[in-house]
Amino acid sequence: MSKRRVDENRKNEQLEQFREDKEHEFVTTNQGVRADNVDISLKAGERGPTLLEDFQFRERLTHFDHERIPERIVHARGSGAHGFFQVYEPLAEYTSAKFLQDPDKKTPVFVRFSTVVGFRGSADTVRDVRGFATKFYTEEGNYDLVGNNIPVFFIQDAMKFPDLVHAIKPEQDNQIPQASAAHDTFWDFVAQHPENAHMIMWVLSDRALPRSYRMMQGFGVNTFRFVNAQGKGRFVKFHWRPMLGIHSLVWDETQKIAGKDPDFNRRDLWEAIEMGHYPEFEFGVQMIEEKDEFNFDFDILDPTKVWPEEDVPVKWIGKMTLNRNPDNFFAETEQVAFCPANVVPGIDFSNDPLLQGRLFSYLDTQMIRLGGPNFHEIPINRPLAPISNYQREGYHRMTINKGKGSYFPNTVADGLPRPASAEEGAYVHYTEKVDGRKIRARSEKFRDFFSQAKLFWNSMTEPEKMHIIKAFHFEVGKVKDPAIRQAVVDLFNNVDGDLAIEIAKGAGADAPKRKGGSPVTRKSRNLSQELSEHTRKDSIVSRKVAILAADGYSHQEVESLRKVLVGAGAQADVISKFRGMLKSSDGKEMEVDKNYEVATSVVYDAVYVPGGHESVDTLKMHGDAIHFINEAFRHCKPIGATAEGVDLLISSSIKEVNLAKDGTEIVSDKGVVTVRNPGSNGKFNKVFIEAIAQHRHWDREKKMEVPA
Ligand code: HDE
Repeated sequence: MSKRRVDENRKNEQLEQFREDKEHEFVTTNQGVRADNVDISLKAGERGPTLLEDFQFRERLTHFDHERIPERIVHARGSGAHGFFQVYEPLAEYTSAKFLQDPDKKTPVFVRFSTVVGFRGSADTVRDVRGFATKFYTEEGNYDLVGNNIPVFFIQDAMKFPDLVHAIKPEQDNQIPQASAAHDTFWDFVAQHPENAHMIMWVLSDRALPRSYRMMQGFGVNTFRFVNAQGKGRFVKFHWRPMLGIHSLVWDETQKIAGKDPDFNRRDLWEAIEMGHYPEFEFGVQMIEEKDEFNFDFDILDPTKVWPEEDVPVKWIGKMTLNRNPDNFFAETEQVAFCPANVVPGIDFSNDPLLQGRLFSYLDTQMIRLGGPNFHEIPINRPLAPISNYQREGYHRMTINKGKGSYFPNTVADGLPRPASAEEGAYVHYTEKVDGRKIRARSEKFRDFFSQAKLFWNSMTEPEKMHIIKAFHFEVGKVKDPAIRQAVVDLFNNVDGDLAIEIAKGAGADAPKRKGGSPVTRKSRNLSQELSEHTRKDSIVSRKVAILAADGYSHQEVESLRKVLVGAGAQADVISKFRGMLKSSDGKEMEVDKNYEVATSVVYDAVYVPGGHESVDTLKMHGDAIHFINEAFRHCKPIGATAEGVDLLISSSIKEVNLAKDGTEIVSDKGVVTVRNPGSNGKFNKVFIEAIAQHRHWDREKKMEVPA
């Protein structure tokens, strides 16, 4: 086995020691005693009471009664995957971290993606921030990068975190609403904390509705430090960018998916990995030299601010590939414990007051969630680096420490283990000079709450702005107290006067008395998901295309498209009224993958209608087929139709889009691609695939409202 493979597989090999998949012949108790029965409890007579001495029964029930552990107070709903990370080039100039030196080394990782607010059983597609937490099992110990898919945060000081979470979680009297910020207590909090204006802009943008965990960015949010072997430190912010680009769902769609397939993002991640479409993310850092700490118009320790990429470019330093699903959700995804304080030599903290609080909170929360101080011994949390110290005992201790050496210094165990020096690989904290009075205060620059909220607003495209306004209408529109709605309008008047007027219109509040707004006119390209250089629109890998057909469909047209879709890495499902086989116009057969009851446009990325008189005449009679088209159109998805298939589009509510009239001319208008005489279909397939790669066609939204 090559060295590379050993690196990549080391975590897997460690987990293997704990896996249990042998075929045992007999059921046993937890004491290894063979059980004679797992169906009927021991009773005093056939109709008599159950006996207390039935230890088999008691053990089964007791274990079952204790199957649940507390869910995470935030980020309760999540999905995990294994993989590896590889650096592109040695980074010794910036950091001594060993896993960032050797491009040949594959460091095993475990990643957990999550929503924040919902309970463990809540839907995936709610409007929310997504967690993006990565555990690197490095040779120097575990390094956790516990990030989000949005680069800023609501608050500037960890002291406020309990208030924020209480306000956004379901209200305390009735536990309503689930997994939603659209309620009075949250917006009351928002209106009274101007520092969260910037974050709110992000949360109401498309970023909060990712199409897939595989298609969103990740950010460390807080400011950290890189420290090199010479002891030189630099401020850094961490970034992930998905190789598939950044793509989102639309709001109406997310709500429908929450009912039709609440596991949408979880399923997507699982299936992509099973199919070999391994999610990949590039890892990047923004770096600021210590001498430049005060050269920005924001405080670089303020977690409500981005470092605009035009000012501080991202250096892309490596790539992570997720290539293996967990074996057991509870053992791995549920029990994995992340902590921003898990760092390795070469990575250090800054005085960002949010980060400082986080350094305390995560370890503390694991104590209650995982039942004591030994959670690092749970297989998924074990480092690959050896552990040796003087910590002993506690709940669920697995390690059997031999001998008498349980203290330091000792002579009974030759004084070992002993502290290491930096040269021997010890973690030595960065010797930052700190000098100040003990005060409860923030640095003055932290008070600029609106400049970057305006920067974000300026950077949006028109469709993105419209989505934000509509999100305000939904979120604030749900607030019952008119005073809170008004306070929100007045707060955002500090960001942009026109935005505040728009919010007021939809949310049932008065326009601001005096139109206000931040004077910032600047834009930053990569803040916009649509314009960002990190958004790729050249691939349809793992996209799902629905093919609507009935008996009499054109086999040649379907097969020609299906071949190129699958060849390009997409997935095509044939959908019809019933499952079973369809007969084509020329007597061939094709299997229906899903019926209308199971399949719905919202779980597909694109729709195609092939020709065939009889098929299209039948589809015209199917309300579900018409609805499929209308809904896909409303959600700005690519729609393709060939030959008589175009007639189904004419029968739908799609208006004001140019459709092919006759001949071989391919008409592509706002993501609707049609041709009357497809010939061999080759050219149509190409244009349709390009339309799918665009993801969504927002130019439809302007005028056209389709009922669906
Ligand atoms: Fe967390 N956060 N957080 N957070 N956070 C937790 O730790 C906390 C913050 C993030 O998949 C908890 O194990 C405080 C920012 C992720 O298991 C808890 C503050 C960012 C996850 C906690 C923050 C995050 C958590 C709950 C403000 C992005 C899920 C369960 C000072 C950089 C990790 C747990 C997983 C989880 C505390 C703010 C990301 C309570 C006090 C900013 C991705 O310890």
